[in-house]
Amino acid sequence: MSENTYEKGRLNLPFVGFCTFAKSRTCEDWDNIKADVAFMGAPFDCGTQWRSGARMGPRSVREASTLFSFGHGGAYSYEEDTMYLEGVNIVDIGDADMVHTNTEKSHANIEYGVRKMLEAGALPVTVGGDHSVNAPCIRAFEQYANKGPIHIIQIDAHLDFVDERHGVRYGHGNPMRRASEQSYISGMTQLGIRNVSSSNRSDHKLAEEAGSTILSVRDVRRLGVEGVMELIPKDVNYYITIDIDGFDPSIAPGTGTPSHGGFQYYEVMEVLQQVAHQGEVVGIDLCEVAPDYDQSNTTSILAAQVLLNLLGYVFHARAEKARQSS
Ligand SMILES: [Mn+2]
Repeated sequence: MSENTYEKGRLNLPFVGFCTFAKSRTCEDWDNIKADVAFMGAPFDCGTQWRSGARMGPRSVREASTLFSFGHGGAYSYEEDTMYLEGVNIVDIGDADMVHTNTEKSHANIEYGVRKMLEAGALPVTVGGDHSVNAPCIRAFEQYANKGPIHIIQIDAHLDFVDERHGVRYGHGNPMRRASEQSYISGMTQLGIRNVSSSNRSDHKLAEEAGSTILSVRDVRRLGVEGVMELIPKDVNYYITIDIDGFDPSIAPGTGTPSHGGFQYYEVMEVLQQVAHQGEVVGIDLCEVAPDYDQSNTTSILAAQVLLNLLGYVFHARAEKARQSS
């Protein structure tokens, strides 16, 4: 008889069963979220200025994430001889309710969901949707402004720092500008910014004046991980916002506004791993996965892989810090 306890019960392969984020349990009662990590979809894409379709992102990322659910109580990295996500309790709370044609209401519903995740003490992970959903995510942190300022780490091809055009203040080109207006946002590191973009010269200047460090993909390559980390403030709270178009279209074609010359996988992950260790990650969003343009699902798989590895880094770093301080 096998001694492997994992061979008892169901095999439960990734394509079997309920399709939640990483096949985690669901929680429909948002007043009773008991978890280390809460995952919420924000399927809003009315903020796009070109191709829509990111409203289907949360479903697609959930499905892709099942591929990484076939673990053995965690994820072992041979390269680092580290067991990630062991004992980390993840819950999928479903999606914020969307009201078609109504940005204000849809965003308010996203903000409500993030507030509920924060009230429960869970790390909120919100998957868009277009990048406009970052604005209500950041607003939800207002209640925690007394816990110290938050530094935003943005992975994106675009600066997203437009103030207002034709009265639009909450499209997917505005979120970093809106974040910069919050008193509890102390600054940003904006990584991957390149090419013909949504923001003009004056937006870049205003971002720098608001405390941003803006680095292109080639800047990041020139500096290397250590050089980039020297430009990011230490021992602060971080909110990580990932626009999937920060990655190169060759590995992330499934997005509304792909931009060539983007990041490869480890260029981003090595920075995020260091970020997790040099401060406290208090929230995450990942946006702009549009599965209709994603013929092999590789973009959704990338998104799921980025999120699960990032969560592994965050909770491993928290455990290390707890061990060192005890
Ligand atoms: Mn963006």
